[in-house]
Amino acid sequence: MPDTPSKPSAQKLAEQENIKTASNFLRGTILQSFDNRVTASVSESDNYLLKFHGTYMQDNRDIRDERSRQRLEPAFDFMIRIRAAGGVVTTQQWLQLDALAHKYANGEIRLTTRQSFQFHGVLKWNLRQTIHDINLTLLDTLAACGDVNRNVMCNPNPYQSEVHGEVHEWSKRLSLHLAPRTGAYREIWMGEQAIVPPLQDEEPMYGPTYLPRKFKIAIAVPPSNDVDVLAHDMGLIAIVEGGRLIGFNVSAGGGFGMTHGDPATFPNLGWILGFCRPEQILDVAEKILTTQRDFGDRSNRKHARLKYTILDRGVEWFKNELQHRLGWQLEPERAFHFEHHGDRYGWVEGTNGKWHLTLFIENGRIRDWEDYPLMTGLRTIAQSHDGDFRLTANQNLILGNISKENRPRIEQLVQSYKLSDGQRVSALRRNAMACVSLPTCGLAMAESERYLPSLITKLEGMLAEAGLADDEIVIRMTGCPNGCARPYLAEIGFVGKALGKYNLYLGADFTGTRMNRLYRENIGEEEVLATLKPIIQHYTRERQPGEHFGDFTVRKGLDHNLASQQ
Ligand code: SRM
Ligand code: SF4
Repeated sequence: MPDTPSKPSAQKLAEQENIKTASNFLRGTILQSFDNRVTASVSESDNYLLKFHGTYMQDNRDIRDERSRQRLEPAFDFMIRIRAAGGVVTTQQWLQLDALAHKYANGEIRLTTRQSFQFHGVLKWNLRQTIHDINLTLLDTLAACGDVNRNVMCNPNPYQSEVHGEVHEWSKRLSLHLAPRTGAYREIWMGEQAIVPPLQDEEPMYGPTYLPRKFKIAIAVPPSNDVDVLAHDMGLIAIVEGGRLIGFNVSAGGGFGMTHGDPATFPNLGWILGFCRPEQILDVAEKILTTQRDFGDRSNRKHARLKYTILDRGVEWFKNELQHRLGWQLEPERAFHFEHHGDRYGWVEGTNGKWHLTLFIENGRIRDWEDYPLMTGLRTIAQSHDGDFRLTANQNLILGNISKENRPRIEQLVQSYKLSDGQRVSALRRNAMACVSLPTCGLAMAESERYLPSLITKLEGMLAEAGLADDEIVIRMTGCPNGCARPYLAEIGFVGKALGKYNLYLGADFTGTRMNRLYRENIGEEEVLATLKPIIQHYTRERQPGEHFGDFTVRKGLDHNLASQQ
């Protein structure tokens, strides 16, 4: 974080603001764009509006040059993101999503770092039908992207205790409370026309121009910080006393997007503002969101997240503004303690006597691999599973609420499809995350999801040689600095700079409460391995009992290394 906060830029509104204003509550000319059969694309402004409806236009970057050589337009298609607060779906919904992925998308499902599902490769001609059918499953895509509150994340193991169940209910209520109200969504995707033509809609919380930028909320239940709660615009940390949820510490101003070479942009962890009772959180969330609506920078999208709004004016200003809007004051923050931020794998019995199994899904990609029919395995499980499916915030999957009677059957299916409960893979791999990146992400500068597994294989060898094969080290990679796999909270973080080149970050802690720092810039695989090898060996020799890798690199001053070389 820079010492002096960056100043808002010129006051001319960003183009996106004009698009929102003219859109008639997110309608724009989306329907006309769909009717245009000459191109598989939509106009730029409609593409921007479509984000609020949970879909983005992309093109397959692997074949972009070839298409251009052939003088063809890029291979346009759409990514669809499905919103499910806290990431919980029924077995029926799982089966329906699986069927839709095969019918309209590329036959794969991608679990995201925010407990959502993504489809890739949906053609414009099929987009309406796909989102329509998603709605028929009683899930939706509204506000999965766009300048609104996104999917509300929540510790995904609600039945581990009564508290988790309660917290999950709050995530659903928050999600509903902060959802956009526009009728455009049902008109476009469900073909529903209002009785009177909708010249104006009610958008009581957002107003016609919504927020200056995306807004994200996550709820953590200590000792697990699996949602990386401080990385979000608003974070809620459950405070439990005597087994009862008594309230939440509230944080604000987390966010990770930055641009290489632009020091006015940076990742930031939220500030803890105080404590509130459970029944107060809808009010608190609404007032934080509307403060950002009114004060966020609408002229510069690189400076528009809540973190900059707060930094420009100060945390005290923000607290006062919030208090003024609430008409009451948050109580002082309560003590809490996080122990880890990755997922805990394997079987766990819930307080309701049901069983939960957390499975390792490498980078959240669900498909049938040549020697690993993961998607078929999960489909078969869904057909005989009497519980639910829950997505974790680390791209993994929980088979939740399995009855005692059904557990042997599920266990047998897990075995026969060789699904991993995290034990078949190294400790490094089960603590890894990579963002989607190439070939679908239009912002990618380097490979991520397709590359990290092979880099991990090389690092596994190195760790085994050093006697660290079972050490839990959090490693994350993104294909650009936007931070979609939250790399700034990894003990070893890679951020793409160019094809084959990464910035290497070291020094985050194991609980997701301290960010790492830049250690080496713009290095390729050879240099990555050559850089990490001596550090890993050093760690084996000089670590203190129980000391995590990230803490070790900080104790040895390695997180300052790049700065001291310059
Ligand atoms: Fe992200 C944009 C994928 C979580 C920060 N993110 C994108 C887009 C939509 C690219 C685009 O704008 O054209 C990516 C689509 C890739 C594709 O082909 O599917 C994309 N983001 C993802 C997912 C799928 C990564 C994953 O591997 O799972 C995650 C979907 C989450 C969800 O279900 O809602 C995802 N993105 C995140 C996170 C992590 C989080 O929220 O916990 C972050 C960092 C936290 C934050 O928001 O600050 C994140 N994504 C961004 C940003 C930077 C925002 C900023 O403030 O600068 C962008 C770019 C933008 O918004 O302009 C972005
Ligand atoms: Fe794309 Fe960058 Fe996000 Fe990766 S971090 S999915 S490359 S925007």
